[in-house]
Amino acid sequence: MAKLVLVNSGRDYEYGVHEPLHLLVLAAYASKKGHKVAIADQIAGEDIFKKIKKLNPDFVGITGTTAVINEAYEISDWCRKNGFKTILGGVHVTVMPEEGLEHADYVVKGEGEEALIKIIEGKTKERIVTGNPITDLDKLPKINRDLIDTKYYQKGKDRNPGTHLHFVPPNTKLNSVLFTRGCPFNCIFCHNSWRGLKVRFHSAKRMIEELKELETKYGTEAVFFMDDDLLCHKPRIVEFCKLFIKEKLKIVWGCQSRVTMVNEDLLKLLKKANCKQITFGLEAGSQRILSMLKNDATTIEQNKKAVKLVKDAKILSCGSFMIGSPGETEDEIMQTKKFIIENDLDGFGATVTTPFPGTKLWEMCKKKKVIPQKIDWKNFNLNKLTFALTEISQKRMEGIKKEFLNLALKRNPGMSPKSILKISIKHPKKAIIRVIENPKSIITILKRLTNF
Ligand code: B12
Repeated sequence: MAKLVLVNSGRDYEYGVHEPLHLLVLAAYASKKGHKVAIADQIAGEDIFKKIKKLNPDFVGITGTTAVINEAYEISDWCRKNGFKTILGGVHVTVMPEEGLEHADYVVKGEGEEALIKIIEGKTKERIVTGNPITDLDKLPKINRDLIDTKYYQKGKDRNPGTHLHFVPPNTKLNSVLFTRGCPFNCIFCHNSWRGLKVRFHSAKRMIEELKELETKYGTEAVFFMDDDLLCHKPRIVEFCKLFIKEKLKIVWGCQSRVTMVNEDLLKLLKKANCKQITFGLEAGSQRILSMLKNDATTIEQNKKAVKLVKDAKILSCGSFMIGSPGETEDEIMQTKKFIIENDLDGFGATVTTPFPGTKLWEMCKKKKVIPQKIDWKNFNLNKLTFALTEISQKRMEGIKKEFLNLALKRNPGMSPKSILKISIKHPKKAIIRVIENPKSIITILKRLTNF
């Protein structure tokens, strides 16, 4: 039996809106194989160094997306200096294993369950271990949320009233869930464009079991499905909704999907099963840019139709957009703004187009020779231009980003200072507790007020 600590790396508290589900899955898998596993959560504010020293594990497994990989490397370097063996895993090192190996004893590429066990049980001599994709997700053991501070994550919306979770007010106990691996589509900016993995799902029955446990054991009032496209397999989602209604679950929920997946009948059923928000990857208001980003798969007309269908079903109709895509002009970016206003979106987010390593977009940039020699991964946070993809200057881009933020403040329910104030007046005790527990939420609100 090995002792293992899994680390969620990153110091940006704004990332703390959703729990590290990938580490919970890995922890459940390793525990079932007889290993002793703990999670140290830097994003939730834990002193991970103290925890690692105290638990004195045989291995420290560290996760990181590109945006937080510097922190992951720092942790791994520290561990090795202090005599702990480290394993790095996650999307970033899957694409950049050699870079990861400069900081760790082992690197896991791809899905980590089996590879992790091979390493901690000493069954491999390789330092870069490629994981096999799990074929039957229901065979994975159930996750144990007691390994993390579930209450901290339930307050994610309180700390960040401006998240994409528009369907609930602050003060709602909100958790996240994920029941799909992969996505049938091939958007050029997404990790699915290089993973090339078959889409796999947990069964509707398993989904209901997890939601029931959240409701009864953790008092969860709302969940967001982190699945890339929850609605992409119609029979499963129909079965899920029917079971949800039969079991009389109370949780309200939101999800992400693709515009071609919804129709009136399905939306009626989703509404009955407490669906309150659907967010589509709408990406752009210009057909030229949309076609480039989504490989010609969707049209502006389809986007408009889906947004309206969801609104008509009395479900919040939201969208995520990308600005500053390769060759995009300011005029094209303004078409995105126009789309948001004309179609009266109930909430939206607009991030700066970021070419993550490995994606088709990254390859495009490589061909165009726009990737600089020296890259700082921390800039890959979707907030700023990582390197010039358009003729628009960094300074102008910041101005445009601000314009979109102001628009979001006006449109996103629950995000405007007015609605935060309204909720605080309605629940004064809760508001005071929230500020005492999360003084940083005041900064977020003040930032919003001054931006108006
Ligand atoms: C949930 C989620 C979030 C949550 C929580 C993220 C977290 N790290 O805990 C929130 C909303 C906070 C978030 C934020 C961000 N996210 Co996010 N997110 C996701 C999402 C939808 C699901 C992640 C997940 O649980 N997947 C399921 C698990 C099973 O897969 P997995 O994460 O790949 O983990 C497996 C392997 O990678 C490996 N593994 C992972 N870690 C480790 C560690 C060890 C030791 C081992 C052995 C193996 C291993 O084993 C796991 C099990 O098989 C993915 C898309 C997706 N569907 O995967 C994007 C995704 C991970 N996010 C992405 C991005 C860009 C971000 C942000 C930068 C965006 C932003 N500015 O807000 C931030 C970064 C925050 C952070 N902490 O890193 C990108 C990452 C691209 C990249 N190259 O890094 C993804 C891939 C989506 C995309 N656009 O392609 N995200």
